Amino acid sequence: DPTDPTDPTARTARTTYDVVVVGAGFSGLYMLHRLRGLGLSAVVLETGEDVGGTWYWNRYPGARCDVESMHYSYSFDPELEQEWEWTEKYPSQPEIHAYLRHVAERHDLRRDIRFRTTVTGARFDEAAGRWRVSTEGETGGELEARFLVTAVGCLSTPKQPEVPGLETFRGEWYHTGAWPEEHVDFSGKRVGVIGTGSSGIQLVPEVARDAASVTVFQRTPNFSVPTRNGPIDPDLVAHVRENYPQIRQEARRSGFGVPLPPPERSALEVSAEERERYLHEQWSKGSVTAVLTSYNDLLVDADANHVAAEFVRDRIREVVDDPEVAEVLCPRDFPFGTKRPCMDTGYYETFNEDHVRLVDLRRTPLESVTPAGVRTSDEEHELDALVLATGFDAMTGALLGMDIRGRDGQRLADKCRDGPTSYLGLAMAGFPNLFTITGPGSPSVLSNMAVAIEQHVEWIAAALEHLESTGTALIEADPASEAEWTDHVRESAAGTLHMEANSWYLGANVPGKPRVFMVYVGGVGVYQDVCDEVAAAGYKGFELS
Ligand code: FAD
Ligand code: N01
Repeated sequence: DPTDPTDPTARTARTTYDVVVVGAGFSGLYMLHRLRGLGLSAVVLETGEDVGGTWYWNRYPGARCDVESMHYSYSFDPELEQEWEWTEKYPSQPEIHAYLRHVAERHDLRRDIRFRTTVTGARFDEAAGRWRVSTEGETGGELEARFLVTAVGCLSTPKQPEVPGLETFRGEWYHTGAWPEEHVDFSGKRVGVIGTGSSGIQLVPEVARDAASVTVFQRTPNFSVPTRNGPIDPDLVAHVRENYPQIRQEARRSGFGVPLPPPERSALEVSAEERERYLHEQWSKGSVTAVLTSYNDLLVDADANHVAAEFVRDRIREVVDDPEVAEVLCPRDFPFGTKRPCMDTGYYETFNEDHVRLVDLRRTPLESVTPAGVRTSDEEHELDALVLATGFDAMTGALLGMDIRGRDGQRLADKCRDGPTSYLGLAMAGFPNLFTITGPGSPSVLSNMAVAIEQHVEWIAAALEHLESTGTALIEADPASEAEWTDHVRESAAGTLHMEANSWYLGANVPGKPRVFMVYVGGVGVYQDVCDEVAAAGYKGFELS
């Protein structure tokens, strides 16, 4: 019986649901839980073999969150908040993965998740008012649902470097975003690492521990703040647990989704000595958000930004022994904070070790991967293993990786040809009953994503509840509201220094991708108010029928 949850074959035999959710990471797990609470039938489809999303795929050595564990967690389960024991200030990938697995067990989520199942496309059947979802994998075939919710992640489609010859390499190669489950042993090996974003910067010191040599191929140096990570402070745990509701509320009202007071002063209104003193104080907290929120104009005023950028460069120069290497590691071609700043444990220190070498690809460009290693314009670097820390087709990679078709067979990929358009980052005109968790046009990656995700899931759940209670079959963003929001998202970014960096926020890391700022910079608190007002006004800007 396909509707009997106790029947073991039912899970895979059933094809009709109220809601199909794509993705079993932080977003998909909570969405499923809320849908059950509404009494809706739901299934989650997931390519991977386990829950966790980001924290399932990114198992590279050193993978870690840069939001403190007590804040990078669900708030919907107050008992879990009290019970779960985080061991470190910043949690490692295995710990977050264990946490998400625990949530799945605790709320009995697995029985409605189909793993090893990839959604290849979805078509809105206008006559039936239903989504027809095509899948590949273990439980392949077509499913149908009234609603489709994408929980596919902003950083879930790994990007390969645009370098020929990878297939000829005789050694082993790995992408940080699709790291093998089994332990990768680098001991005694000559390892190359391409990419110096957050992933590369976390991985390099770990690999350098075991490898015979590490060659870091750097195209663009990045700003990185030391985490000062360590065992979690028991007093902090006690304090946060006692005050969780209030602390969560502060995070939700904030700009970046962490409970830090908003900065009130400009970097330019204080003396140079005072600035230096205060930046040191913020730096010593081991938090990139603390540094970014030292002053209120770091992301909008080039002079203010320059002060902070120079401060970070001085820290790099302080750590790295060889002044030439230090200068190559100093970022100069984009303002501080306009590419996501990194957080590291011993990254710059690693370059003081004899077996670690920095190759400046700006001076000697990467030409190809060869059977023996990596060829740059002046040398062939012989390697036994190669790590690609080359990032992701962010924000739209996974969404447009599915062939989604709305009214009149319109392809989502065509609609987004000049950059994604969306109403609130939640819905798209012409695509009824489709919701996108942390979709383009929402604050998502510019915040603690645990906060961004919970807010989206709760908003979607409330919308579905409204539709159910009013007997409404369809909800669809109207084109004018979508256009207005999309303009607002782009105009908000245009007033910031973000436009000056070739960042993945702008799609600049993927050749041919339209250069459009895809994230809402207004902050999670402001954004939540907008979403709440829309709902309170009877889903203003949506057509309900
Ligand atoms: P994901 O965790 O990306 O999960 C999406 C899931 O959807 C994946 O499992 C994927 O397999 C599945 N999927 C995608 N397409 C399909 C399809 N077509 N069919 C079936 N399944 C599909 N955020 C922070 O706030 N702080 C941090 O410190 C932080 N660190 C990060 C570190 C790394 C290495 C990375 C990559 C991201 C980090 N992020 C961080 C962002 C992180 O992605 C989010 O915090 C969060 O985990 C996203 O959860 P999600 O469920 O929305 O998406
Ligand atoms: O990816 P990235 P990432 N030749 O895109 C280089 C989150 N995250 O996986 O800048 C040579 O930042 C590329 O060079 P350039 C976080 O949101 C968080 O590191 O294009 N180099 C760059 O150096 C983060 O921002 C955490 O010139 C090539 C690197 O590869 C996001 O995920 C940890 C190249 C890619 O950097 C993505 O981070 C990890 C080529 N052809 C990830 N192609 C934490 O919170 C690319 N590069 C701690």
